[in-house]
Amino acid sequence: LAFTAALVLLAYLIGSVPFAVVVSKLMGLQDPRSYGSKNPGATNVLRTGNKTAAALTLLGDAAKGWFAIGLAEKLAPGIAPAGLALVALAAFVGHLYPVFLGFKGGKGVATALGVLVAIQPWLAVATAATWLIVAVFFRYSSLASLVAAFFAPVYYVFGSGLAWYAQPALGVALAVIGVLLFYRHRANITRLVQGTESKIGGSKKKPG
Ligand code: NKO
Repeated sequence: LAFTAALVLLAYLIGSVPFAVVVSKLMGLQDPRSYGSKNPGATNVLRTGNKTAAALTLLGDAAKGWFAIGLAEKLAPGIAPAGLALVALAAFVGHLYPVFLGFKGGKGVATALGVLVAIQPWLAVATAATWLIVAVFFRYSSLASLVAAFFAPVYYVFGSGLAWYAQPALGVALAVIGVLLFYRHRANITRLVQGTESKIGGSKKKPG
């Protein structure tokens, strides 16, 4: 149990690494907390116009969820699914409330994607495809994230007919992640309702 607690703490620390801020600093861009939505995330980094920086942010933040779970499985072979669910939640919460940024972090979309990749790659593919379809049609990153967050747990439950659905604890973790994702997007939801949300590729003023 103490070992599982240590793995959960480790996952939280991994999740706390803010790739939007790190990548921006390394590439000489403005701190993403100073422009656009002020969110340290791939979408906001893209508002600089630097697609490479945005892609690296997405990759890094997703890798955190994937790596935290993979590391737990490696260090504790046969770890209980409930333990793995806690590790997944810890990495996600680390991104939202990072110890390295005074607990003011991102919205968790990319990190949740990394968690999905580790849990079941096809679940990640289906959820990412959902995100992409909404993003292509509506051009709102936040709306795409909200729809994807809603469908990820649904897909997981639907997959119960398939061999890979084994663990209710992981399903609960995905639902909790989905709820937290909505909570972190509440300002975006307000803007979507008011029609003031910024569209992907829609900004004319690009911060550098
Ligand atoms: O700046 O507030 P903003 O407009 O930036 O940003 C809103 C946005 C914040 O998220 C990001 C990360 C963008 C990642 C894009 C690819 C994600 C594809 C898969 C989505 C997976 C959702 C997982 C749900 C698990 C329950 O929203």
